Amino acid sequence: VSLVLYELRGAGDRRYSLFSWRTRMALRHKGLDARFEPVLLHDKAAIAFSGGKTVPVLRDGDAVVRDSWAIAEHLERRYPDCPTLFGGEIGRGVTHVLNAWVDRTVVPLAAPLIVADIHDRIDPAARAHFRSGMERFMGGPLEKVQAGRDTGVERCRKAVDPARAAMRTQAFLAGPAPAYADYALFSVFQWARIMSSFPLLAPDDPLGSWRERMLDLYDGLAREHAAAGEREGVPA
Ligand SMILES: N[C@@H](CCC(=O)N[C@@H](CS)C(=O)NCC(=O)O)C(=O)O
Repeated sequence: VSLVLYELRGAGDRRYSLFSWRTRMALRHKGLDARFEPVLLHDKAAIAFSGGKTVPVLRDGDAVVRDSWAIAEHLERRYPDCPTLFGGEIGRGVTHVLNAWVDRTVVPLAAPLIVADIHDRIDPAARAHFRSGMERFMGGPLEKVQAGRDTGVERCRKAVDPARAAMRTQAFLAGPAPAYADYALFSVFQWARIMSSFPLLAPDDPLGSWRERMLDLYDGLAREHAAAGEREGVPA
């Protein structure tokens, strides 16, 4: 395989990075095979060659691409004959906006709801690094930040209302079939699913059936990765 994706590995080999999930889904969408190389949050030696400190990093032959959005654009440009991620130039632009909406609005509302759960499910050796960085960023102890989640979750659920509204008339954010826009939002739910058993969506949320459809894609690619609560011997 000439494609290699470097992504985070948590405790019990959990592949939990939300940005990497966008790339994983995008690779399957394009029908491309890749090898997955685990990276630990506190030890970035494996990705030093990329010149950066964040995952995902994609190595594609001689090309090294860092940042999930740049990777999506790279895949679209490099493999124009494989199924399209964006549906053309207009779609690329609109998907870029949706990707930024997820990063700037949805992720900051979702992260405080599960941040202590994430801490408990990453590699034990990476926990101190995660805690110090995240506590600086969130402005307090992770457990305290997460303790406010019963009210915080309502704001998060409200923020995804644009996606919910679209579900009334279409099966996916990209329309009748899934594309990168769906992977961008789904990555947040997949991240939360792997690392926490806290329900981001209410049981009757119309987005729940979209999330199920996303879990079914590509022979259950995302579902194959166990949800936090499904695992044995770990706190759910
Ligand atoms: N904009 C970047 C964000 C990537 C990112 O923030 N990755 C996190 C993991 S989810 C990371 O590698 N953090 C390194 C660290 O915190 O030391 C992308 O889309 O790839």
